[in-house]
Amino acid sequence: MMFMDTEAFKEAYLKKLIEGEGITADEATTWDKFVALVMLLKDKISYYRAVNKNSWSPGKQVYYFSMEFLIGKLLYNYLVNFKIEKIVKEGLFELGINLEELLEQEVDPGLGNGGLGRLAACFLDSLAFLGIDGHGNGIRYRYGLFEQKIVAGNQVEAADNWLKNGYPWETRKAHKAVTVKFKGRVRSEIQEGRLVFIHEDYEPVLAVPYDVPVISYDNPRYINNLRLWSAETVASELDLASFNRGEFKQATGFKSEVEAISYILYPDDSSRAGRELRLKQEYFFVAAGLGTIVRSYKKRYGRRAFPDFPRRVAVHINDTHPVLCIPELMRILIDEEGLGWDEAWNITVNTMSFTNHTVMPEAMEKWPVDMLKNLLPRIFMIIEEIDCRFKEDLKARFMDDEEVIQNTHIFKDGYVWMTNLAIIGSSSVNGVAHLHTKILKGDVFKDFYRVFGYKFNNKTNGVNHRRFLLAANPGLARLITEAIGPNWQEDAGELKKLHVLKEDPGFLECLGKVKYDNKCRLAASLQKKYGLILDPSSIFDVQVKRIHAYKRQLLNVLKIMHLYNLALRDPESLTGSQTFIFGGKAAPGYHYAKTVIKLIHCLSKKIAQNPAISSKLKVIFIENFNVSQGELIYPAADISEQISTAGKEASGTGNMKFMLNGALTLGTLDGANVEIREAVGEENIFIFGLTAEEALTYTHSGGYKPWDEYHSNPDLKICVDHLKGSFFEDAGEEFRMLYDSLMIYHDEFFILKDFPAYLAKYGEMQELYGHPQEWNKISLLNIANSGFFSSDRTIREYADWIWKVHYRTTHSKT
Ligand code: DL6
Repeated sequence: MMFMDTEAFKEAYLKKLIEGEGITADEATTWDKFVALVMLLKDKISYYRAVNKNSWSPGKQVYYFSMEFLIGKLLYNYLVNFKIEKIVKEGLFELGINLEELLEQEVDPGLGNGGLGRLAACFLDSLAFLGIDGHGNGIRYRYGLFEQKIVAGNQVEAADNWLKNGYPWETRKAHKAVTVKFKGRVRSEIQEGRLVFIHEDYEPVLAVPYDVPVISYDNPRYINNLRLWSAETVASELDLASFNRGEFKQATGFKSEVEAISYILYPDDSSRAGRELRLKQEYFFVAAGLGTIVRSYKKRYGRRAFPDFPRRVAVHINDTHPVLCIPELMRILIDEEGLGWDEAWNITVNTMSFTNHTVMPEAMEKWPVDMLKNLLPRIFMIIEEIDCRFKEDLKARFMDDEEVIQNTHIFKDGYVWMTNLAIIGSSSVNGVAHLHTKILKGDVFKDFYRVFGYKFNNKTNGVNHRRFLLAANPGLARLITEAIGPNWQEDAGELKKLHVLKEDPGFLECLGKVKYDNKCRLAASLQKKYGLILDPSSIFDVQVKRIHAYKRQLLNVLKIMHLYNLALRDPESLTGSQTFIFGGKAAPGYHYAKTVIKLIHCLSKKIAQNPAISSKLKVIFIENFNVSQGELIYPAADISEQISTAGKEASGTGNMKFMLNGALTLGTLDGANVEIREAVGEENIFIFGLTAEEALTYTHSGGYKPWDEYHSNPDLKICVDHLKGSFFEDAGEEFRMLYDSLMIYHDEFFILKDFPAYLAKYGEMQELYGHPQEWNKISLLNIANSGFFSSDRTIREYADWIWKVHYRTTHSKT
């Protein structure tokens, strides 16, 4: 136990306030009190790190390279992980301090766009929990993902200045800074009979690491690290010289140019602006991270141990953003360590593994040849050689198959294709749900699958059930623990034990009560923050995720319009009270998505103007959806909307968070929904719409005819016409582009095609909601079968099959 009792905690805390922050409890602001608590935990973490350093010998090291880590707030989760939340809460209370107020002080770092970044954070938690020596490597963005504000129904982006008060969880490690080299030229010469490459006239950038601890649940022995790199100038003399000459602009301009590298997280997870800065970011954190890994490897094992590198180190490439790891490790091994190409290649391929997270063609990264060549001249040479050698191998094997040869080149049409580099240079390529992996093998990467079939595998995503259930939903966690004991917290598979309660009316009633309380908690929070009024006795139908055409928020909106139209015709048609909750950010340059946000607001307003209907039908949009908002929303949802066009969503992880919290899924057979259906049984999930095969068949045969749907379904026609008519009085032609996307541009995402089936399934759910015991039973079965979707299971699979690393299987603390 970290603190013997409340007294011990109070004593340590007050000491920390005075000695650490130089302030007494009376003088301290809420921020000071929050910082003191974080610092106290950090001291304890350092202590555990030091005393455990020699007590367990680390096995293979896993490094998870990702441009995004959406870690969420840490304080409460770490109190839970250390099992001290009760002592701390009581101790603070006795000191007249409210823990809740301190928790509110913490920022939620927006260092990611959505699913990919949050997955990376869940993986870090599970790595620590499983006792794997596994660390994150990313970028410390000065500004995180923009803060979304809604002004007159429009999304407005504000800078997320998350570091303005400092971030007490991080520790700057200036002495571990490394130099990263950009631009310049490469000269080769023979030295001692060996061809060597010398990089000259480059622009140096200093990469300074900031470390954030990642701690295991209920086992202080396992403490890992998330290392985030910040860009700074190397040559302060350069600034000084300019300053001394009075050239202040030039001096500060140089500094800003360098610092810009870690300035901002690109706010688009699908279509990347082909900007040099983005490429700089990618090389920056790759070079800094790998340089450090190789240096510490040499220190530990000596430079002659390179052949063993893949046995002791695994580097994971999270989507293509860190793919420069491949040529960079080659560069280090060849240019700095003097290894030959073949040996270096063997080590590199066996060290690297790669996850693909999308099938959207616009998200496949490619860089103009000239840009890459100019920015990273030596890396460019290495990529050229990788491509050249790969082509030769390929010709020998697929001589007659021009298609395979053409589709697998790294260099094509004046671009360097990063996915191709990732597949060629890794030992493992995985998708993130069964359906997604099937599509990768059979369609998106079908030519690569012919060449490297053995590399392809599936690792279905998972979420940290301790963050999203144990910590986020204390009412449900308590109920579960009372029913089946606490072991589910360490082994999510234990949730299966809840099955025996599926016919227990008392338990089901308690489950319903917990959901109701969570709805009240969400309603209170939204009222306090935004003045929104929600009716907790209404059904909460929730769609929170990035706004994107393929995620089909528009389909949901058409459904609500239809319900409204029905109610206008016959107010009695509204049987129960319904609350539709949306949340999510649109990429700033994505006009379609921003228009959908505006549409949701206009619909919300329109309905609110009709009191007879608005008492039963409500639409709300929650501003600035992020991890912390999610933690309040998932536990409060009745319906989880997972309605992407089948074949488009790689996996989804929100679907898992909702399921874990007992929401019922209304979804398509897309991504991990397919596996959720397998886990829970088809009678306990509400599936509708085209399958991925059907959608693909339509697409390959030139699409379908939305006009047929439109003309054959008068209810649908009215809703679609609302997008261009006078239904929204002040909107003018604002929603015309949505109408056009459906009717003129062939409804690429099959919204009209799936509309009738969607509406019918929603109707079934609404009807079922009127039977609380039946509803709660299905809710219970969802929770009971959600164990598979814990990221502990996912990480065990990565450890067994990709990284080949041991993990703890029992959870004893000795
Ligand atoms: O794998 C995590 C997450 C999936 O659950 C989502 O289905 C998928 O859309 C998301 N992909 C991205 C794409 N990023 N890139 N490139 O965020 O990954």
